[in-house]
Amino acid sequence: MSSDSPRTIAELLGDDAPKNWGKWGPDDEVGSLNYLTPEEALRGAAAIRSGQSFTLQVPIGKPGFEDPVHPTRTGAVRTSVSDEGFFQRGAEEPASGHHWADDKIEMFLQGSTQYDALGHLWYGGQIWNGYDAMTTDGELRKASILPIAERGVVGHGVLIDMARYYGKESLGKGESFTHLDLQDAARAQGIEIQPRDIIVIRTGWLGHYYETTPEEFYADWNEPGLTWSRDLVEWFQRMEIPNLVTDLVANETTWHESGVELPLHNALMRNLGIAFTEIVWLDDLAAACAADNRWDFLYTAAPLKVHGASGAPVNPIAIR
Ligand code: UVW
Repeated sequence: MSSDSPRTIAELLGDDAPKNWGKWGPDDEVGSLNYLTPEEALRGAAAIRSGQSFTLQVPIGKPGFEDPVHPTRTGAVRTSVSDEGFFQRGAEEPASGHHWADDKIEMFLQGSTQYDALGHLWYGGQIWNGYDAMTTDGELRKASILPIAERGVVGHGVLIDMARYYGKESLGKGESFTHLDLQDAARAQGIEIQPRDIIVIRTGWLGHYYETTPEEFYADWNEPGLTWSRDLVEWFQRMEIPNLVTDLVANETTWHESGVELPLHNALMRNLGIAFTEIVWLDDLAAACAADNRWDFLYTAAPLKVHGASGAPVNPIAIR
């Protein structure tokens, strides 16, 4: 990093950063998901050949593991509120004689496989579409997860397996790649990324989480993944990409070479309105795609409908 490298997100992205603000009107809250027209749902459906389906959420509360989360968050805690033990220990017997199990969960809404709301993150006092950042005060009154949840996401997904392309189980800490590498990897798989594709990137990083220790995984936090460049942002804008889905905790390599953290969150999500889906389990889908060398599918997802929230858990389904 040279001494004159930009140090803030605003300096890195520049005053003329590509934006889609206003493109879908002054009240828009779903951004580039507008590209997912009924034609895109049909294009996704046309990719179904065998009817095999894959659920892409990581389990919440997998025995023996903490849930994988961003280091600023903690994993979900599920607690039994009622069960047979509750009745055996003296809870009042209902007249009808039936017993039941109930439980509750305390979790970060972005503490599992999840969609970020477009208003999740910002700089310069404005969130997606130019809304004032004070609309996030207390709850997101603009660009919360709710409009994305109500709309749902259905389109043509393409899986680019960067780990396989580089011949690795998983990319390593801070190992970054560009949109050109992404296209090369797609071509090596025999496909071209098409306009309006939902881009699904496997790095192997989430599989690595379950193979290593939390101490090793979180030490010197620096995920692999796509890295910012002006060209990359212009390519995503030109290609009208609606949704970026990865098996990373935060969808991009953590540190840009300038020292700026997570610039693509702002460049793609805040500025272009591209939906981000994170902590997505792709290993089983990737194995099936590799087995018959077919890398596209119908991608469907709908995060939970939570008013005012900055994100929400989701269990996407890919059908191929
Ligand atoms: C952060 O806010 C750091 O990341 P995410 O997009 O994972 O929620």
